[in-house]
Amino acid sequence: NYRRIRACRICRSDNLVAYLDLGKIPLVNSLIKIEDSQKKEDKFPLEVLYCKDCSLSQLSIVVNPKIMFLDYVYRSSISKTLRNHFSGMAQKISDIFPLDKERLVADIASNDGCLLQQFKMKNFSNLIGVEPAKNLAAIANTSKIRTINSFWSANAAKKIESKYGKAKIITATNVFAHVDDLHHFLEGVCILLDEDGLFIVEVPYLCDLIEKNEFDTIYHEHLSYFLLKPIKRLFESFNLKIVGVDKHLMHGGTIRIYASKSDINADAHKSLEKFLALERDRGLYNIKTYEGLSAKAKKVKKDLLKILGRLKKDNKKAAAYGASAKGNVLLNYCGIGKDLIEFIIDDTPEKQNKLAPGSKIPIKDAGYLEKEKPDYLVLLAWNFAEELMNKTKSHQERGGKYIIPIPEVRVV
Ligand code: JHZ
Repeated sequence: NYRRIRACRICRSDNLVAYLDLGKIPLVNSLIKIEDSQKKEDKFPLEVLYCKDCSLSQLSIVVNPKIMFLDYVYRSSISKTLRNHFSGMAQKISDIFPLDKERLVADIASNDGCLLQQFKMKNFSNLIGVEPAKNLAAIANTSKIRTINSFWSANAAKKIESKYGKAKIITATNVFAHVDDLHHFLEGVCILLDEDGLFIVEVPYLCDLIEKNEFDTIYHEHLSYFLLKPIKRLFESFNLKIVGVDKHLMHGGTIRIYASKSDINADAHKSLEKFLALERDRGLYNIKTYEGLSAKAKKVKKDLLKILGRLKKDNKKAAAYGASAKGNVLLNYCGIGKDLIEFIIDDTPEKQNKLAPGSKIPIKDAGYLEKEKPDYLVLLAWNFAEELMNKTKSHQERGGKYIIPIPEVRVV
């Protein structure tokens, strides 16, 4: 079900060195049905390599994507913060292209149609999503967001082009890191993208991962951890010009890259140069910079186990909010089970009444929180700490506290 990589997926170099080993863990979105709780789970090595030639960080293995993405429990629409972020993105594109609202907008890995809904609300009328998960494509189609159920590929791009014509806008948010063959992915983008079109990619930024100790965002779905330097190199090999880059707080730090077949904005080089200079200054083109991550991860593990152990001794009840992918990395890496965290609340219907992979902690809806009234809530989706705290006011009113595990364990 998986293969080891032999060469960098961007520059093809074999000059790869390992800098982090998080052990063997199960697939973080493979939630367990209650009736399968005794079944043995597959676990896969989780190790990160650094390419000494182009600076791309990448996992040492690639798990078969069909196992991970044909049926998917993550729903983009669940978080208000993410919906607002996508609304801002659609607004920005609307400001750039106010007169092109009838031209095709294609969203790659469109999930439940969350981003395209925002384009629709800004009066873009010609939308198409491409989504490999059958369950999510069905949800999007039901809510009238036209969605093809397929992985993105050159073939998918050709089919869309022949039926609907070239795209003015192609978006790919939180999917680029999930793709093994990025060259093939971009081949498809170049087939569908019009000469005056814009290709917009959002990826979690490795600079933030390193600086804010976001090691729990490393898991088998995320094959690559991006800096702009390797992305620039990749895009250039397809004659895609980076015409803008901006930074967002989403998912612990995200960069949005705007690329085009034509050089439409001379000023844009400034934003690219600024990011490249920052990467250089922070030492991100040097393997030494990455070597401290392992010790920081171990410290989180030690501190979290200490706090949870103490709470248990004191007969305090600890639960968690957000059965996120990253939360499941953290629980598995720390070896936390339901003896330390009794349950996890998540608002995603697809996740509720299942068990978290590895830890086998039960996942419940928000009503359960009111019933069980835990003393502490570990925010496993720390990236949405504010939103989660806002919706758990009754927990605060009861004197309940929060544990935020990243970048370092804090009780608030
Ligand atoms: P969240 C996902 O990772 C998956 P995850 C994916 N692989 C990816 O690339 C990254 O995002 C970037 C729940 N929640 O978004 C929903 C509530 O229940 O941090 C989610 O299960 N109520 C595509 O899974 C989880 O928390 C709420 O009000 O680590 C958040 O997961 C909110 C705000 C969240 O990403």
